[in-house]
Amino acid sequence: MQKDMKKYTFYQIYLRSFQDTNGDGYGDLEGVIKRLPYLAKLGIDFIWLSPFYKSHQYDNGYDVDDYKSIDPLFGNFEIFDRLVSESKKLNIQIMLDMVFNHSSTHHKWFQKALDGDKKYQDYYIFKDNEGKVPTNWVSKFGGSAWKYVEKLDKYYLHLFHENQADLNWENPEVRKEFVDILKFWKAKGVTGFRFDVINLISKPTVYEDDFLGDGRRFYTDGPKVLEYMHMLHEEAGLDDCVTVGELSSTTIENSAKYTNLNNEAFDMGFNFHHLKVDYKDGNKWSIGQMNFKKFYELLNEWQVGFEKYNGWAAWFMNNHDQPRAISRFGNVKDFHYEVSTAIATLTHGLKGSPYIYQGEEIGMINPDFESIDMYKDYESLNYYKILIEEGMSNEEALYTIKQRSRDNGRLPIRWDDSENGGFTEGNPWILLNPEKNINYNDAVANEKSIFYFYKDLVSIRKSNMSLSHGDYELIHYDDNIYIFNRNYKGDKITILVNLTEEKIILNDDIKEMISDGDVLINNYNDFDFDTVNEYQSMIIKY
Ligand code: TEU
Ligand code: CA
Repeated sequence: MQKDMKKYTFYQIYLRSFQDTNGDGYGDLEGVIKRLPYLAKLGIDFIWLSPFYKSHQYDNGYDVDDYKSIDPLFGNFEIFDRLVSESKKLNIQIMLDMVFNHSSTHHKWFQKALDGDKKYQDYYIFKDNEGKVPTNWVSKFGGSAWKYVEKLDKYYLHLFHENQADLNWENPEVRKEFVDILKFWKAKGVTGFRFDVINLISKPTVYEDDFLGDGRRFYTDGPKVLEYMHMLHEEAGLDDCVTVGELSSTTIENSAKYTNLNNEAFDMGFNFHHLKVDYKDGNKWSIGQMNFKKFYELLNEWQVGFEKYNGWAAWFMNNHDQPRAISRFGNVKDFHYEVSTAIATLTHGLKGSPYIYQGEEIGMINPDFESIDMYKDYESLNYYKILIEEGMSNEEALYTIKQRSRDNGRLPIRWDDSENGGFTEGNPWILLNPEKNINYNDAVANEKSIFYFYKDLVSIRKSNMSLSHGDYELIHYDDNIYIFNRNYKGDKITILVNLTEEKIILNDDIKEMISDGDVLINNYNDFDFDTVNEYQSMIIKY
């Protein structure tokens, strides 16, 4: 683990939507170099870059054709080397996205498997055709998780898109390939790695139907996940890197086990339970009501659990797979600044490492797309069809996609208030949000903008060990507010957030507790230590 890991703030760049510099409508690596001064101004320490390797782009690059390559769509090794050296001058480190659970079916390994090469067939999960699909498991993108290959008379497993074939991690050759890939990128100056759905890599020995669910209970948090994570850490020499695992549908115990520093596996993990509170009956495609008491209860449960099991979380409210949190959780129409800054205060106040997803620091919101033709994400387009097949009207299905689509978080950044926001001189690969007033130039020009609140949050966290290293102590949560302390060697900091559109009068005990504190940051001009305004958030130091 890097010695300062707990002090770092991370910034996620969804490359294809960040900054285009050659007019093809896709963001590129040169565009990141161009915007480095902006990122340095924000004060972040790491940029996590989404996959830019050779890919046919069925899943926007998470279908990797060659792990040691750069797709010409995004640039080349000369540009990448310059990005590393320019970032280093600004004390910004580079974290890459390692998609190790599956490769593209265009990868040479899979192509050799299709040609009948037994060595490479054992790189994947092939099952002989015994007259039916091997199991009834459902792909995360809808449909069966198995694809039949006629010329082999076999099925192969794909938990995601059919062009993303799951790899067989039981095979030592596969494990060796990925150690080698990590060493390759480390040698190019990369000091951080995000591991895509890494807790799905340990598959069961017996493949059986799931009559209780979609099959995920058989392949999630498998028996060898920790062993494989530890092996990568040791054999690729990741101790001087920062590593974060994307942990799909995991548990507190497992997540803490993977990120317990004594296990020398990963430094931290992304968990998603807090971003499923508005799923009705846990179903992403069934729109439920947001329940902040449940939201706070979950966050508290994970904070207490990580203290107990000595794990370390990566905290985020947005990423390239999520709708914009402020559109999802608050009244952005009337309280755009307050909702954005309240959610940010919570994210940066929790015990763990904060991640800023591109655009959240200027308050980007979900688009109001009126037609399914405006969406690009395979998962969204496939589920639109599935929801209609299951009986929804076109309008209901579109409404559901509008709430849930991953494209909500994938719209290009507006750098200025021009037609294409200074994102591209060409035709953007996906429409920009028509909201021209939400752009970086206007944000940086306004000292009371969301941008400067984020900049202050990053700086406050860096200068207060209570926030970066302190423990977690719950004070109170209810339907509206959530209050917790962060304590470190006698220093105490209180985080107080109201994520609702109600004014809240604090009870006497809380007033008593906080009244002698100094307000370090507040998304309103003042605070009377009695009434908490709509979406008001504060960090108080004693
Ligand atoms: O995401 C996996 C993941 O958990 C989400 O994609 C989720 O499963 C999906 O939205 C269904 O609800 C990672 C990447 O972040 C994502 O972009 C990729 O599509 C996916 O893995 C496959 O590589
Ligand atoms: Ca480009």
